[in-house]
Amino acid sequence: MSSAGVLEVRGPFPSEEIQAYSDLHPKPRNVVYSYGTAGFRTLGSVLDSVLFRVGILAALRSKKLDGKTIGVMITASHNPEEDNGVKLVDPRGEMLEAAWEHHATLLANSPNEEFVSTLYDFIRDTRIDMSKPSRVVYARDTRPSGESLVKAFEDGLKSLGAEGRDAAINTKGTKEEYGEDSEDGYYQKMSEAFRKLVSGRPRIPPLVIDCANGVGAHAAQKLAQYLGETLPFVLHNTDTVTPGGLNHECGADYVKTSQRPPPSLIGVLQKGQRACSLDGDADRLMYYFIDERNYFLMLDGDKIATLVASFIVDLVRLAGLSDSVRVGVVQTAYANGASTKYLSDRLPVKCTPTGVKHLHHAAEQFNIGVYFEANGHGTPSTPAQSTALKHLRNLTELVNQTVGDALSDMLLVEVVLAHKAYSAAEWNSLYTDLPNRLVKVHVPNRHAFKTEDAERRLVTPQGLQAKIEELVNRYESGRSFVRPSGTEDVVRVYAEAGLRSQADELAYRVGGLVFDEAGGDPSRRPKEFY
Ligand code: 16G
Ligand code: MG
Repeated sequence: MSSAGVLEVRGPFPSEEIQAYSDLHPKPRNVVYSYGTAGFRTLGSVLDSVLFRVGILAALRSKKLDGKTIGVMITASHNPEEDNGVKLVDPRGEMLEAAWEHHATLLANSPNEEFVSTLYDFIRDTRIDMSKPSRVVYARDTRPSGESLVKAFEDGLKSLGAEGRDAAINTKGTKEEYGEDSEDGYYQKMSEAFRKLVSGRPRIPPLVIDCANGVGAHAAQKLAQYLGETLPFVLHNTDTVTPGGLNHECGADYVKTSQRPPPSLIGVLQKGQRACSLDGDADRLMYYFIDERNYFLMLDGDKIATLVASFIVDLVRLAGLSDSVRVGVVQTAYANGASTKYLSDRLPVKCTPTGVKHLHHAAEQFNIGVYFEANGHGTPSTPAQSTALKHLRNLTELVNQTVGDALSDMLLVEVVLAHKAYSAAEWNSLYTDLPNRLVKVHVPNRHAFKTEDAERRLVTPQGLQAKIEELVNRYESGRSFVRPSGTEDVVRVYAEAGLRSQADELAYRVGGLVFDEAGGDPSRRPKEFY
């Protein structure tokens, strides 16, 4: 009990309603949930109780913040279609406050018979005033499990009598269609800013967009109507109804991890033509093109950060603001070493642990902070004081400064390319990526892996870091690090080196070390791939 001695929940606690609804959404006994890097994420078929409880939690978070609107997104991003997930978004569009991640995990795991009393204690101890209003806006991606999970979530809201607003695609075109006007307003605002930013520039050739058969397809189709000929789109992988299509052999994660274009675009892409891939919930962006020699070249989050940061630096300099406006870049350990070198020679660069929330926070330490993960998550954050400058003002209209929106990032890239009159090949030549490889290692307990120095070094298992370093030192321009995933039950190994074969070999060897150290199942030992 807290020292202030609050013994009871303030305001009404509808325990019977909560119990009745909770009985409709029992927690499976053998599943343990955890609120990870991007919320709860696992098989869609075991998430019903979690969604119900997240409905309650979102309503409570809103009450705690005096009725400010909380966002909830039901998605598993780039994961396969059978997965699903849910994450909460705080009122300014930032990730849920870390302390509440812990509350979310606690509530999700409370056994059915204890749920109502656990909830009561939580509300009392967190001093939530139940008489406060609560507002929650929610949406989902196109996964088949989404529809029933939304119902479970809505039951959570109803059990507290909270107000929810469905901004999801499942109301589109129906009588309950809601929030259309504000969504249109968003496209309007972005496309107007885009038009102003590229006015007077040469006509922009068509851009191929791989929509990952996900929700980005709907958004891109709408945005195309607003942009018209200013930026013509050629949309691919827009099928959101055929089962199994989502993120399957397409999308930003496929491209980044397999380092090749979606098979559906082979034969479509012309030499030099700009193409990009979104992921299932359209917050990642990966650009690429086929060069004159028919090689596939990727313009990943690091290349995007470089392009955008150099543009912003130019604008700030032209406006005579270099002395007062500090521009910086934030990356993670996954950033290609060549990008870090290129950027560090020109700007302050900071490295944070993986996950948008860490990067976003670090970016706010600069006046203008550009952050992109290599995997394509990111955005620039531009401050109010830079509105003195017309372009910077239009930029703030264009970019989404809170949570990732791959389409606004894409428009930003197109603006910079138009201003610099860069082709994809010229953009690519800013620096040459070091060959790199990412390997997943299946281990019995990934939580045994703890890191420090923005995930660049392992603290435990003891002694492993020294062995990794010993290996890395044998490779020219070698670099490798190991971290537990926050979204999958695996440990990830990243390696880069001066030559493709060396990067592959180093990744395989470090993967083997990790595997042997962790005592994994021999049938799942990483296979040689070089
Ligand atoms: C999530 C994160 C992303 C991060 C990725 C790492 C958000 C919105 N997304 O997708 O930033 O790069 O997880 O996944 O926070 P991992 O921990 O499995 O490597
Ligand atoms: Mg995503």
